[in-house]
Amino acid sequence: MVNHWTPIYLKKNQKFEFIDELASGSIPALILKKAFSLKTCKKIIEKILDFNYVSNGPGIEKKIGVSLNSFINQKGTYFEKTRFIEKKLERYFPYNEDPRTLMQNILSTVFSMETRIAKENNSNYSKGVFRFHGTNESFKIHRDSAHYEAVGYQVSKIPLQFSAVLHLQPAEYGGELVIYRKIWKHSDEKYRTPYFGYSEKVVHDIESIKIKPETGDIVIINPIHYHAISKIKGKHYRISTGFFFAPTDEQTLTCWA
Ligand SMILES: O=C(O)CCC(=O)C(=O)O
Repeated sequence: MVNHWTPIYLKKNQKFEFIDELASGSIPALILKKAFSLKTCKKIIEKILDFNYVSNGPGIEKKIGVSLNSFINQKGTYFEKTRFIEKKLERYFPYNEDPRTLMQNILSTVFSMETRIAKENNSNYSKGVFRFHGTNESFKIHRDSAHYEAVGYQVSKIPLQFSAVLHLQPAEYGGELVIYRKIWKHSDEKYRTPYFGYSEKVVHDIESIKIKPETGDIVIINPIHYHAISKIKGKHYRISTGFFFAPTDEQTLTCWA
């Protein structure tokens, strides 16, 4: 029998028994369809495009918000920059308008668990990153694992991690999320490329699926699977926001970026 590897689609208020299928890789993704309305996404984009504190990071030319990946060996700087940016973002998005907070609330409902931001020595981790992928950009094959990469941070003690991405504006063409049916293993490090990501060889002959994001969808994956974003084409940015999360006890999902 062919074992089809396809996402599970849910409505945003639908409950989902936590996440064995994603953890084991028996499904590639969980997609919460239309979790945000078109109108809300448009409002968020207008605000975030007006935000002055833009940076770049591994594999991406334009982003807002702090991600651990950029500060693997600079823990003090990571928390300092997070404090600075999150304060600015709070002014833009009063508490119940920050899409990252709203996403946390949705995850809380779907998985019937509390969500909270990871903390270390009284400092909050980053709540999430807004990403802008411009035309002709792609996002190389990579995998995310704080457990392996972020040694020295408390979140590296969590063995499992999921990624939640809200699609605020899809690319006009392209910009699909490609997920490979392969989990990173240590011996793959020989395929690692300088600065960011892995050579195509790491997924040679590996089954994959493509997810074409639609505005308002939240796509949840287990990012230890290799994944990439195909080339963005057309007039506007592909804009998304997201963070990582993981169960840290029976009732709690801890979030960070
Ligand atoms: O924006 C997406 O579809 C996925 C982003 C991604 O590659 C990641 O979060 O690691």
